[in-house]
Amino acid sequence: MHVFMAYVRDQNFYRLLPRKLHGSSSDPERCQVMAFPPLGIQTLAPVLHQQGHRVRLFDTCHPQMQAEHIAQAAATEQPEVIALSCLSTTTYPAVKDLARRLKLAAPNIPLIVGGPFATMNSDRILKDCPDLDCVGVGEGEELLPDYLRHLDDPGSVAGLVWRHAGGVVRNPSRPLIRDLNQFPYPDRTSLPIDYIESLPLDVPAVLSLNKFCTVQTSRGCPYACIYCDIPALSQGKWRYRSAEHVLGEMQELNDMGYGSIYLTDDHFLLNRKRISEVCHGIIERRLKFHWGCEGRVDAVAVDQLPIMKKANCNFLAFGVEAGTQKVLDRLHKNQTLKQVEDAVSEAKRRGIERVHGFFVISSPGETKKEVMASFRFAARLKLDTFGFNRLCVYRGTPLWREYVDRGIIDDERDWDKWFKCSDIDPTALSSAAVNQVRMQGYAWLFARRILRRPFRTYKLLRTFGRHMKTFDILKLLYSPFRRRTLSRKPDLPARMMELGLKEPPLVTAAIP
Ligand code: B12
Ligand code: SF4
Repeated sequence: MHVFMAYVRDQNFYRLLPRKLHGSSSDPERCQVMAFPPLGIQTLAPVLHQQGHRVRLFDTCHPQMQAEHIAQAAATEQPEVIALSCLSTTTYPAVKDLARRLKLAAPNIPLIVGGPFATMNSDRILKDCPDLDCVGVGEGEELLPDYLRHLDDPGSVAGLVWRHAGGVVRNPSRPLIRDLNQFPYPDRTSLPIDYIESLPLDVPAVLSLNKFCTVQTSRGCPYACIYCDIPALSQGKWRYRSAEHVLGEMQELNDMGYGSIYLTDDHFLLNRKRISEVCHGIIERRLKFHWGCEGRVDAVAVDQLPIMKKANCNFLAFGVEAGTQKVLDRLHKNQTLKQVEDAVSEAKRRGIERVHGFFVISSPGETKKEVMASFRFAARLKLDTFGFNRLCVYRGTPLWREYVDRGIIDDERDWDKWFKCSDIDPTALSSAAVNQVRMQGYAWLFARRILRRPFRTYKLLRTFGRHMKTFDILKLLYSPFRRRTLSRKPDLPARMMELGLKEPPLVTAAIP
């Protein structure tokens, strides 16, 4: 069967590499993009190949793979099925637009959509978007081939949500895949795109021009932070590929010349034995790439940092989230400030080159003083880089459920939206207050950094300076002090719109 697979991008999370930084690639069809590769479709394509299907991949970050181009290709090539991949709420409008164009160009080709957002919202998507024929819920490795085998009997495909007799039918769900070692390695050669290791910011922040890709060595996370969709997506389970299987893929990437790898695991640092095996394997095989990952600060794997460093791990990101125990507890983060301090110090002591801290601000109940405490905490930590984003709420998370219960979000009408807590929650700081305190916090944090760790700061700026103009570095440093212009803005909940509110009322109760 001939199958199209398209990954639909959020425009805020990729940039074409500026011309002046281009390598010697002579192929005019190839483009260089500052972004993470579309690992979902790269993972599924070889599984379909293995079963005899012919697959064409599209990634909408490529200037010649925009919705109109994909629709044109569908009309010309008439694939038997088109599969769309929808990672987050923020890409759903673009998925609908693509589906519309595809149906107009090639009305008889079945359109299936999958990915985390589609998984969390399957029935609603089908009710909302008449151009999509079905949704594949959860992992696609077994579901998609099964669907292709049973195009004329969709009722037999576990995990499929589809249209029948004017309604939407939800088939029995498909269990999580038990053996993640059984599949071929992702296809990283079919797309005519070089992905560049970078920070997804509005200033082009290139980290290296090494050949870059992502790898997923495990799936899921057993924790239950209130703002996170992973526990729902992974049913609270953590599953992993064996060290041997991971090392096989890493060897292949090394032989293909990849110099930089990012592990997109939800929590890579969970199992110390496995980390040790992977790292020893990298060292024994003399694999040359450097790599990065993210995880929790829990002490459990912190003792693996020396071997990680030896195995060329040069980037480690921790979900720090807040500098007060009160907010950490409100977010059900299940970690202490002491654990954060220990993990960050240990990572630096063991020589991890860049340790990053993810922080969120304007959590429910958080005061200005507590936001400033987060900035102060960040200054105390030995972090190299940090990011302070406003807490947002997505459907499928415990926080979404809480807002529905508190009458702030209307699940029926708001399901396809995402919100900044500061825009909707009366117990969170208002947008204006967040902007003000964030600027103060950044100014304070930058000043402290430059005064207290001038050499480290200089070294970091030099890393950026390898591929960025001084003007761009200055712009990057200035960026926290101006409001970032996103091409998509969160909506307001239907209820607030009805009441004509732009900001939540300043009361401790919910919106009436
Ligand atoms: C890496 C990552 C990123 C990367 C981008 C990745 C990329 N390629 O562009 C970065 C850092 C840029 C990022 C940004 C954001 N992310 Co993000 N990200 C992830 C993360 C951690 C891993 C994704 C991944 O690599 N998975 C590995 C591949 C193999 O899995 P997959 O794509 O899901 O594909 C599998 C299945 O979904 C399925 N499948 C996929 N496509 C299809 C298609 C069909 C037809 C079928 C049947 C099946 C199918 O089969 C695949 C194999 O099993 C996920 C968490 C997660 N575990 O999903 C969050 C996650 C997807 N991100 C999330 C969010 C919110 C965002 C942001 C909106 C955050 C922000 N700051 O604004 C942005 C915007 C994202 C975007 N659309 O570009 C949320 C989404 C929640 C939601 N309801 O929207 C998640 C779930 C994290 C969370 N904690 O809740 N993200
Ligand atoms: S935020 Fe991290 S630790 Fe918390 S549930 Fe999500 S993946 Fe797990």
